[in-house]
Amino acid sequence: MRAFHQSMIAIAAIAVSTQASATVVDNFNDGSTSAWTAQSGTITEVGGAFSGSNMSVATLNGASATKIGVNAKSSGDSIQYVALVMNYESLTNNLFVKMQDNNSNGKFDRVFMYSGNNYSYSAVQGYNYFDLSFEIEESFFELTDNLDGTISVFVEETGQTVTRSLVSPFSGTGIGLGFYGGATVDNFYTNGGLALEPVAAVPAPAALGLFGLGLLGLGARVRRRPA
Ligand SMILES: [Ca+2]
Ligand SMILES: [Ca+2]
Repeated sequence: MRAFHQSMIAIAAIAVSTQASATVVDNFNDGSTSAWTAQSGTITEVGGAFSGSNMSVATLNGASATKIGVNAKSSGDSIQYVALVMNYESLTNNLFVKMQDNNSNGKFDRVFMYSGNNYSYSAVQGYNYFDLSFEIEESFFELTDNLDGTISVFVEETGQTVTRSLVSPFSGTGIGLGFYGGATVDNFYTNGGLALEPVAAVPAPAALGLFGLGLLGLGARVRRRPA
């Protein structure tokens, strides 16, 4: 019985460490952009969402992470994108992955993997873009640095996960967002655990709390759960 208990604890610990990999750190609901720094262009927080002027880039003050994501939404039918910015050192030195409405019909259709501020095409080996399997007006959009020389992009609405190798590693650690056109984002997620404007009910922090309080309690909790 003791051995069984110990094995359940180990399984529970693994499950928590993967499930709690991303939490909302900014829901853009307080009308202020003070947690962010506009590195290029201007940024706005309106109606509970975040956006910026064309070619704008904003970084989250004092934050770093190896996984970031947002709920990205298109608006209007001119060319537009939302970019996830990671390993930010400067406007010319960062990983810049954008989901774009490339044919100006009001729906995202392609993801590009660049560096800089929508600048260099040579951040990843081989193709620097992939087409979405179908066009979408909005989706959770996520970028992960796998810390092995590869990055992964996840688009929830189309169910696509694409992994590519970086040409060279980036030196910076900053994280941020980029904008063009009318696209907006909401609920910025990271695995960095820095909560600025947390939403009321997010399951991941509770799981993290249990993890921190002790694995014995967690193991017991898992075992009592009905099948
Ligand atoms: Ca919001
Ligand atoms: Ca489109």
